[in-house]
Amino acid sequence: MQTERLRIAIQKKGRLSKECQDLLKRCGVKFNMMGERLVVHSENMPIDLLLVRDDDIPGLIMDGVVDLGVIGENELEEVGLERAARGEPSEYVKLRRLDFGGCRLSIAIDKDADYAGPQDLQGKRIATTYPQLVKRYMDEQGVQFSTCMLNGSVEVAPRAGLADAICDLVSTGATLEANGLKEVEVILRSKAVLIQRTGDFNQDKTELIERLLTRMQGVIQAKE
Ligand code: PRT
Ligand code: ZN
Repeated sequence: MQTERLRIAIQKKGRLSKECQDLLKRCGVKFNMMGERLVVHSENMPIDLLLVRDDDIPGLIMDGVVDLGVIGENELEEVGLERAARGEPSEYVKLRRLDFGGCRLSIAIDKDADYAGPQDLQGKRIATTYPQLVKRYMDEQGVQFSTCMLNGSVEVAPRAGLADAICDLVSTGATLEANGLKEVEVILRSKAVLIQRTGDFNQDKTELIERLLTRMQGVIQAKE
């Protein structure tokens, strides 16, 4: 269902939402975030913002429900792998990497444990919210493991006796330290990215996307 207005999915609430809204505003998109609305119409451009959980953004793009989205590469790649494994559409176009949302997806173990390399994870149970990315990495390393899927509190899993190691997002490292863990492998370096659905776009939308990208380039360069 092609809409006249360009639909952009962004995170409603969380680590990406403020910077995402700021970026759009600096690109000249005027809108008023009010209340608990799912869709916010721009006042000066044919753009609708869809405010959702970040987990939903890759699927909305891959199913062609929205035109553009801003999402962390960690989430984008995890959902892409998961959908591909289920035989669902997992295509998208990466328009540009953004200058926020930086973090790394890392494996961490007890800070006092010995560690010489990935083979030390052989047969271990790894708690994570990113089972596909962990599997891709461990398969590349040729190391057998099992998972403990958790959508939160991943960092307490080893202490709680649920897992031997974790694989979670890290930015400062404070969370790992507070939980007596040390980072031993970085399996992905991630930033927020602007993505586009595949398929055709009418002339007006194509021009609007080009205009947004040009402005974004200017906004990001000005900050550097
Ligand atoms: O509600 P919704 O589903 O939309 O949000 P969410 O809770 O799933 O995501 P949110 O808002 O926490 O994160 C959104 C995105 O921000 C992530 O997918 C990453 O791309 C990016 N990002 C950047 C991070 C971090 N840095 C980060 N540090 N996401 C999470 N963390 C967490 C991490 O999971 C750990 O618990 O922060 C803790 C570690 O931080 P340090 O500084 O102690 O190392
Ligand atoms: Zn989420």
